[in-house]
Amino acid sequence: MPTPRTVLLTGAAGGLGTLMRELLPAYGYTLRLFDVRPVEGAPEAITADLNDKAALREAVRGVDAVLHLAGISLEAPFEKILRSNIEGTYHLYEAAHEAGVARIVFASSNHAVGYTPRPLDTDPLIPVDTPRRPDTLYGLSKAFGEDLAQFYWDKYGMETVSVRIGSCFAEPTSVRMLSVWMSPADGARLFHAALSAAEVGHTVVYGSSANTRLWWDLTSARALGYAPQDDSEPFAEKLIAAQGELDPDNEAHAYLGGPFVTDPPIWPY
Ligand code: NAI
Ligand code: 15L
Repeated sequence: MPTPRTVLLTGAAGGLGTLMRELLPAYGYTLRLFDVRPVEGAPEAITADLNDKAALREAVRGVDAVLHLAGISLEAPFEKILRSNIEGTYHLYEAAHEAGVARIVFASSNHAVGYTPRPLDTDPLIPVDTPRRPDTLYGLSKAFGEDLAQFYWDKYGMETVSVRIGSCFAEPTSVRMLSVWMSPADGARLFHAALSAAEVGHTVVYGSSANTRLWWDLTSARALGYAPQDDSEPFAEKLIAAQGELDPDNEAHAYLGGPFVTDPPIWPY
């Protein structure tokens, strides 16, 4: 697919949306911003809910692709997850399909497979086709999003790259994040690859940097042209000194999803 020029960025007021607003224009994208909250410093942004079908129809008109980040990003009551992540994502796909948008890049999450035991020492990396094992209602909604993406590809030929993001923040803040961290710069590299690679159908990738302590396999992401440049290792000594090594006998340390597997999830993670 030719590199898309105009991309609808949903969730533009959020943490990741703010980072991508700063980083993606350098790749040549013009971003159209969408969020239920006003986007600071961007009065032109569309302020609307994903369940506002008329606003969505307007938002997708003429865009080459969508980077879909909007949604509830942590565990929450089912009604909230249902409205934003399940119904909202469905309405976005419907609007994009009706408008003939070629591709969506969907912010899935490691929590779609969060109950997968994390690899220990010499275990192989977790493949992208590992069975889905959501660790929260939130993770379950991301599994729904991946299935929705597959359905729109099979039925209508609309493409998606589902990115199972690890933890995309300026710096890793926990020992678990040493394994799952994606630097913002690598996030932009991966989203750019997902937006511009040829013929992706529905591709699922993990989203993280080239971490020394990586838990999952980045092969499908690299196949899109993603070449991560960062590694969390420089943060390791300080984080391990403060928090200790992960303990395989501790439930909150034993799975990919970390403390999301506990009931209720333990914050911070
Ligand atoms: P965030 O919570 O900071 O931002 C989400 C944005 O979506 C917010 O600005 C919110 O107002 C908007 N939103 C929520 N419901 C909406 C609705 N119904 N209609 C319109 N806008 C709505 O989350 P963050 O960290 O920026 O994450 C962005 C996306 O990436 C989320 O979908 C999250 O699940 C996913 N993700 C993020 C990770 C990370 O490390 N930041 C890790 C894995 C997945
Ligand atoms: C996610 O899916 C969340 O949206 C993000 O806030 C982090 O908690 C991340 O996963 C994580 O696993 O650290």
